[in-house]
Amino acid sequence: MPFHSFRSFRSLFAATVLAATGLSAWADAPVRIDAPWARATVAGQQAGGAFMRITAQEPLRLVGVTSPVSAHSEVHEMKMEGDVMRMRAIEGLDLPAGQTVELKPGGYHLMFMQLQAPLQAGTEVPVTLQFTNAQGQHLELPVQVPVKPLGHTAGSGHAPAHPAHGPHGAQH
Ligand SMILES: [Cu+2]
Repeated sequence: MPFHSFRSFRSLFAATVLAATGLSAWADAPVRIDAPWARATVAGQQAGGAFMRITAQEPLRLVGVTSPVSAHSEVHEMKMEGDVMRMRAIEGLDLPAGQTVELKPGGYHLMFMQLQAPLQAGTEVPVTLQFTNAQGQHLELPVQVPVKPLGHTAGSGHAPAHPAHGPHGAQH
């Protein structure tokens, strides 16, 4: 194995270990997650949304999300197109250094597609966020996301009442 390959593997490993302690060691961690929450879903609902504030210490890009609660998860953007609120999957979300990016209802969010079971208030969803840094290295950060009741809006004061949804017709 060429030396540089070994080195980048070691970097990846170090970054992963660092990320795992992110919440308690902000001085050393490349990214901090605040106030994560997911919205409870009802039986038969195919998809669910999760929200949080992300503050990267160095320029990072959120490129993916995985969770055992769904077969497939995506990073979504929601915005007005004309007078209709729509959402779509995005390839990545840039996180400038030191700047808090908020994932919230009506904006960017994580989307669990094809839920295995309803998300129940009072439980937690294990989520792994996937980032890349400026050097193209991958970084994974596990986050426990508490599930809040349907009416919860994380103090944002509002949520779109009945936005038009994408093909999977989820309620955010
Ligand atoms: Cu969505």
